[in-house]
Amino acid sequence: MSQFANTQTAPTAPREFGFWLDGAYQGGRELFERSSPGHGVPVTLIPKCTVDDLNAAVAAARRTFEDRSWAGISGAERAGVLLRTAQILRDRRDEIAYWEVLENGKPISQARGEIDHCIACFEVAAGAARLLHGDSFNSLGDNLFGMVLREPVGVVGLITPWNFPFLILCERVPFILASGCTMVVKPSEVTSATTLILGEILADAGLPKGAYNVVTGSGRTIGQALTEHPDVDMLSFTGSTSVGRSVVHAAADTNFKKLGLELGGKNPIIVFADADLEDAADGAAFGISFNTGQCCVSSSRLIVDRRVAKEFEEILARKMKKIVVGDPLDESTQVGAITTSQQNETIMSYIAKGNAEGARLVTGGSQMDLGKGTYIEPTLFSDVTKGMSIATDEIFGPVLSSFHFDTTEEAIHLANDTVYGLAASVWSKNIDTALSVTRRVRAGRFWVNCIMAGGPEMPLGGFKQSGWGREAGVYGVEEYTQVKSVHIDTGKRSHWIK
Ligand code: TXE
Repeated sequence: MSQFANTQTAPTAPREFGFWLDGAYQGGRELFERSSPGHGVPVTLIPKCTVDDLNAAVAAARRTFEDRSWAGISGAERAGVLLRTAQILRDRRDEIAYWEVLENGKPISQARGEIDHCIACFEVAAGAARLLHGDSFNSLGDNLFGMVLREPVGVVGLITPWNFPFLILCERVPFILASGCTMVVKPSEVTSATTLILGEILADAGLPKGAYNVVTGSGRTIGQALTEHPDVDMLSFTGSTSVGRSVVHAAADTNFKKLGLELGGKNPIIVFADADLEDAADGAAFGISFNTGQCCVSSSRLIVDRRVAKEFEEILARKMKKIVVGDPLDESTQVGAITTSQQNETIMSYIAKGNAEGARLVTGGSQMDLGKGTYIEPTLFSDVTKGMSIATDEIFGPVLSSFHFDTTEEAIHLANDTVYGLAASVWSKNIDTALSVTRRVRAGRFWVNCIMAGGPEMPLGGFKQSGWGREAGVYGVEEYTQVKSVHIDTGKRSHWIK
């Protein structure tokens, strides 16, 4: 059993990391300290990389891409590396979960579950690496044969956020590698540890040096420089809509790099009167409280049939009060700490706005004092109306806003009344209702009588201002390729010059 399996306390001294360049840790940089949001003690020391470090990482990724040691090997060989990575992740699961909890504040049981999902990502990507293929056209006449090749885009920049540091990383890295690309990753400054540890694991699994590099530091300097880098062919960004917009500008102002963007959400959960209300309430409580609501697919807008609204909100409030919020290293904890003090302030300011703008607080609404760390009660507001801040803005916390509807048309209209389109959930026992709502609500991920279900076979991504492109599954591998049309003349040329 791993030494981390039964660890129940934060470390007595922070662990120092280097950044990951060309297959090894590099030290010697100024360090910044990260404290555990659940315990308030320093847990990691992370390098402040410079733009020169970033340039070295891009150069390493470029060299490895061009020398064909990764792009030029067979899909089967790439799959071998991805499957060995999955095995090492299995062996180091408890250790990775431990560092994830310390930097992010999520519950240990949830973190372990996420690592299991990450293992599955590597396994699915291994299969996709072997099956990736192009197309052919036998319809161009006897003298012309057409082939469509899929080629890796090249060097990918990957910028990730702090809410699911390892999960979001693993929903991208194996699929990027499966396509034959190499990469430079810039994790969030507050949650860099597990992204660095993945470097060790990939190296042990046999990934060529330079295929995976990690530069750590601030988004405004290193992140911005990565988005502007002229030798990066594609950039995958997951984070706020405002930084997403600056990423688009940076790409336009430099080399028109291809972009993948996963941005914010204000996701509806629509509950009809004929739903199993106990199931739907459990789903709604989970959908807003999972990962303390710091989740791009959190179901943050409850849209409930007026005929059952009062009853449903009562069931939901009862369930929300029973959620176990506490020390993320405690096995029984269901909801942990808010990841940063800045995010804590943002959430509390939205709760204050909800009260001030006239919404009715049904449950929660307070900061919790557990003696250490930053915790907020799962919160439900009812009587929320269009125009209130809690109706429109992504709060990124455990704050659910409830709206009531009278007709299916109104439910669909409310669900679509947002600039976002990341995810949605509908609860009804009537197949006609569930399917017609699913087809008309504009969102990249949909759950019918369930919430946040799925596996890495399924594509992820958003409609509208929630982003561009898709990650994971075969779709995720294809995203990191570009197609080349090849035309082959199989006969005698019909001459132009007579
Ligand atoms: O995100 P940022 P923040 C939303 C959520 C949250 C808000 C702010 O609403 O409250 O964003 O979170 C890097 N060029 N989401 O401030 O700043 C940064 O270092 C390039 C939703 O943490 O967007 C980090 O690695 N990169 C989201 C990453 O971008 C830059 C998840 C995300 O940070 C940069 C997280 C720049 N100029 C927040 N500035 C989701 N969709 O899940 C920062 N970064």
